[in-house]
Order: sequence, then structure tokens, then C-alpha cells
Amino acid sequence: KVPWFPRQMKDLDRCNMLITKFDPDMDQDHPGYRDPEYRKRRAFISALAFRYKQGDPLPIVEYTAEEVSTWREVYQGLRSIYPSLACRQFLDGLQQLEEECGYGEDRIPQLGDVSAFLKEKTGFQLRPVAGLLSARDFLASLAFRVFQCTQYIRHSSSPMHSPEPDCCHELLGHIPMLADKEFAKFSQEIGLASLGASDEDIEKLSTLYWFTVEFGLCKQNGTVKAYGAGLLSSYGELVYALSNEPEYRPFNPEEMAVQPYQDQTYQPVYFVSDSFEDAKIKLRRYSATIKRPFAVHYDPFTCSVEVL
Ligand code: H2B
Ligand code: FE
Repeated sequence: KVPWFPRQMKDLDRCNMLITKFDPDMDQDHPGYRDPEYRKRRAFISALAFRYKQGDPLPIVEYTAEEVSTWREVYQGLRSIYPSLACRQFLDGLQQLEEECGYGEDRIPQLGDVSAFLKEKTGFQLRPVAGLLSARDFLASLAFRVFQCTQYIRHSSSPMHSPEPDCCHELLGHIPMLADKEFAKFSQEIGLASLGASDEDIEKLSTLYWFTVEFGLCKQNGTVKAYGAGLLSSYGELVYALSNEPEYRPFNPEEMAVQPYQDQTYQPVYFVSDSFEDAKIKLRRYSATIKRPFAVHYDPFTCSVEVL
């Protein structure tokens, strides 16, 4: 029996299953666990996402001086190492965001502005989400070129790393890549491959997503560069990943899909593709092997999925 999946963009209102294991109310190791002010703030920002319905204007958050100062620390640190460690597609996207979308160290970009920017570049749009989403729901939204974005920021005591996604992860790690036409197309393809897939295939797809979109490295002009959002939003892990400490393995989707991964701290292993294009081609080929008793087609005029 085929699991339920969204057919129309408004069905994404039902793709809201959160994984709470890393949130500050549940996880005793979360840097905000013992900070009631932080948890109260998180609850306020989460409520904006819970109330959100597809098509509503994106909520505006008035960030506090402390939040902006965390953003500034994250931005300054990462911005200074991007030129030597990030891949070309990322640097191009970030430059456009700085020139056209108000990215910079002085303010946290608003989701509405970023969504309007992306819509013009690649047709992607954002919707707010209260925390880490289940892989199935997260991947399903990509099928509609919708990226689910957290709006809160990490705790001020830990600007270099966050165990869960936060606005630094989404806005700095993911968004510059989603401004790239080819990457956007490829993200939607992963999303479409996930619709109605078995739990086992979702687990494999999300592990692949982990080792590529989140923690991927690729060669460019003979040098290893980062394209994964988990790296590009963590000063600590970005420097570590491109040092000679971790193990590098060649890109191989069949192996990557079943490789156990580390979601508490830095990865012991990274997979390096010969180029950014090579990663896309091989991942596409892998997605095509996922078996389903039907085919799906996305109709961009009605923003809906046709089941064939
Ligand atoms: N949820 C949120 N809010 N942001 C993400 O980047 C994210 C997610 N990534 N859920 C997903 C899981 C990814 O790690 C894969 C598909 O499991
Ligand atoms: Fe992510």
C-alpha cells in the first residue's frame, strides 16, 4: 500500500511532522535547554509556523539585538572562510543575495524577501517550519519547489554549531545553493522521487541527502570544496571537513545510501565527488532506481503532481 503524499501545493499544510529529539525542550544537551527565555522565544516563533497555511504571507519576525548579534558572529566568521572553502555555485548565489536581497552581517534576512528572490531565480519558494521535519515531509515539499525553513536562531552560547536546523543553516547553508537553476531542478527531482516511496527508500534517500545536500564535498579546479549546507552553516565543521582530519571516500550513491551518519557532532566520513555535475548525474541515476507502482509528473501550471 502506497503511503499518502501531497498532490497539490496546499496539501503541504499536512506535511508537518516534526522530529523533536534535538529541540531545546526535549534535548538536555541543547545549548538552550537551561535557558527559559530562549525556550519561550522559540515557542513564540514556532507558533508562527504552526499557524501558517500555504499561500499566507510569510511571517515577519522582529529579531532582538541578541539574536542579531548571534547572526553577526555567524555571518562574519563564515563569510571570511567561504572564498577559499565553498564551491563556486554557492559563492555566486551568496553574492547575488548580498547584492539583491539585503544579505549581510547587520540583519537577519526575512523569509518573505528571500522567498521572493528565489522565486525569480529558480521558482523555489519558502514556507516556515517550527523545527526539524520528518524526512518524508521535508522531501515531499521539494517536489513542489517549496523549501521548509526554520525562522528561529541558534543559542547565543553556541554560534559555531547547532545540532538542529536554524535560520543560519537555512539562509546561509541552503538558500545560496537554491538560487542555482541546476541545483533547484535537482532538488525537485529528489523530492519527486520521494513521493509515495516506501519507508525503506525514504531512509535511503534521506541518507543520500545527508551526505550530499547537507555534507557534500566536490572537486573544483583540482581542489576540494564544500557544497553541503550543514558544512556551509557551521564554522567549526567547515574548517574540520576541509582539514586532513576526516576520512574522504569517493562518491558512490549505493554505498552512501546505507552509510550510518553522525547527527550529534562532526562527520567522521565525507564523500567527495569528482565535480558538482558528477554528483548530480549519479544521484539522478540512483533516484531513478527507486521502485514505485506508478510514475509522477509535476505540472508547473497548476503546481500539482499528476500520478500516471
Ligand atoms: N527539516 C528542516 N526544518 N530543515 C532541514 O534542512 C531538514 C529537515 N532536512 N528535515 C531534512 C530533514 C534532511 O536531513 C533529510 C531529508 O532527512
Ligand atoms: Fe538542512
